[in-house]
Amino acid sequence: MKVHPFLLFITAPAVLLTVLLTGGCKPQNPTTAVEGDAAGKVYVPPGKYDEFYNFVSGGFSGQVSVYGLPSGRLLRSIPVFSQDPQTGWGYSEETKPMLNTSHGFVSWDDSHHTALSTTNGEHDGRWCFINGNNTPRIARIDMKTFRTAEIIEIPNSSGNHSSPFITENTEYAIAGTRFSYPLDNQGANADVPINSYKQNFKGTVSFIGINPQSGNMDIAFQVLLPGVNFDLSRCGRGPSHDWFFFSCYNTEQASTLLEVNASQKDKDFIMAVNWKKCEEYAKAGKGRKDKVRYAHNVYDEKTHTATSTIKTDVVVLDPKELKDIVYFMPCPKSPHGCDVDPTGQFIVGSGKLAAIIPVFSFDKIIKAIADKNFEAEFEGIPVLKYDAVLHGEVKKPGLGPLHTEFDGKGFAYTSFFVSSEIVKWNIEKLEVVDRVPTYYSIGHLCVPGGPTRKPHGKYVIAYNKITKDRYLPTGPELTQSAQLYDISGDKMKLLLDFPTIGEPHYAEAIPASLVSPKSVRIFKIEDNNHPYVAKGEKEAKVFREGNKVHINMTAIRSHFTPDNIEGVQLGDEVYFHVTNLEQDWDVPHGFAVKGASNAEILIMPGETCTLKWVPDRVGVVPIYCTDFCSALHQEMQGYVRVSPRGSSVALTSGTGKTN
Ligand code: K7E
Ligand code: CUA
Repeated sequence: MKVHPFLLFITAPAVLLTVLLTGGCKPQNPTTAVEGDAAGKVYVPPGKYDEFYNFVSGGFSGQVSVYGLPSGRLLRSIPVFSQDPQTGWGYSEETKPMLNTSHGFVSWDDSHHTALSTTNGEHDGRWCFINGNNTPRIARIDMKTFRTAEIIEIPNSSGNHSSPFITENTEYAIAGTRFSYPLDNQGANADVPINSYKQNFKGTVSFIGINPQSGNMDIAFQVLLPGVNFDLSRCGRGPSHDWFFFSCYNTEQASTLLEVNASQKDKDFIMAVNWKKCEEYAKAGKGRKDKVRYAHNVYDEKTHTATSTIKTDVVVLDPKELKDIVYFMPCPKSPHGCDVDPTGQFIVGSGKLAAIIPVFSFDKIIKAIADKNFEAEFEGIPVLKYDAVLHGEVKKPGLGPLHTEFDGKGFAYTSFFVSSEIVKWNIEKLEVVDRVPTYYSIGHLCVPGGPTRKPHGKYVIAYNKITKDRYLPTGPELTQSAQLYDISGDKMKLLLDFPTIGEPHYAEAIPASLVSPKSVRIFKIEDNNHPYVAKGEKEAKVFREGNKVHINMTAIRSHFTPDNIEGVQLGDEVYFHVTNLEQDWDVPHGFAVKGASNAEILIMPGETCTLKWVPDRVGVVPIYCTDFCSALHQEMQGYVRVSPRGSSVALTSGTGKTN
């Protein structure tokens, strides 16, 4: 008998384990799970395009990868929080500031959730937001360039997990702290015993305002909350537009052995926050200003250069004083996903240790608030009565529910980690109508447009935690994996497995037609305002400022100008500012220097990028283009002469000159 993979990975409380060991939740034989016409449904012939882009979070890889659907072909990996030597992201002088934080340069993060911008609750194809979990940050990717355009750090936060979900018109992206802790404004008073969690640890959720034209982010306000763990969130839709919903666990307020100590209570909470009211209070000056430090990093397309600004205050709203902004609803048990259906009427809480899925009714929530139908207060915040806000429970859905997506036809699709399956159920009737195994142990899932008012439907994609026996072995780590299912009929049908980069958590899929027509093809050289641009070979030059040597250089098929540089001395810092003069689409040039300790740079048409190089020895050092750009690409090279400090060799440069 095969051991089910979850047994190797989960250490659940004993009660649950007993259920698991006796319950029969074995996936069917994988080889029988695919039907004969599956290949045709995912086959995208050579030269044809996929119907959807799938923006998949990279987990511990800190990037976002983009796949075509239904083919599962990898189209692009976008560096966000992680340095990328292939493109120079985080290594070039222009992009280093993007990874600045209040802790200094942080070149990695753990990214779990993508959020695509919406207008009126529908995809608009403008931006993709992604959270950094570890050093709390939110990044915005510009879908015109598939590049990270902005990163903002979140103060008063530790573990930015319930993030960066957005409101219907992309008014706000959300950032809820996973770990409560003594907040930043505590300063030296934060030196407290860990077991004083209940007294000293607090949480916050932050609302990051988004400029409707530029997309630029700014922290509008934070809501101060009791010390618990905030896990996931979703904005309301339609009737619930003004609200945001969050799952909370560890309402036991444990600081050690959470697998046991945070699994004590039968119910934790879903938290409802009225962000419209918060916005009013913030505007009316009802918040306090906290002294904090956080970095705000913006990449400017005109100069192809990022700047990092450290900001020092944030507005904090206290729901103990502002009584009508936050409510708790009891939710069984240690909820993870907290998902809102396309009508905005139903809120699904996925209790990891619960035997049912509770579905809350927005109308009932509003009524219970109006009637003050509270069962208690939790640290000054009203707790609504469970029965008063419940639409109903899905009975015996599966084991270990995590996340739910929607098809817009009245059905929900919930992922079950422990029983390793996707379960389709009817939202109104709360009846399970179909289930399919996943291989194995699904985390998030995605229906294209699933978190919008108008899901695009067609597929559900499973992002699995364990692949076990699905792929050729590649050493001790097997590839992470996604699976594509057809949901166009009554029954879900497995079509395809495809490997992913990093560990996929949440992902969104969007019709290519909303994105590809806007894709930037070149950067116009006239519009290039980089301070060291050379807009033609005549503008190329080399000059010295103290021990800094600047080389304003051009690249065009198939030479650099200048390509012979003399007069660099040991102890100099050399800045190669390379402008790619090409104005054809998809003709990048690369640039690399022997012995450079950072990376190469890859310069897009019309763009300027800077590689800093500190020579470590005297000699003549080759430079070359790394991107096979023409038949004479191998000729695209040059030399830099490095002389001893104090040498009399003059600073000169040229291309095609024989000395
Ligand atoms: Cu369920 Cu970090 Cu959204 Cu992963 S989280 S699975
Ligand atoms: Cu330019 Cu190869």
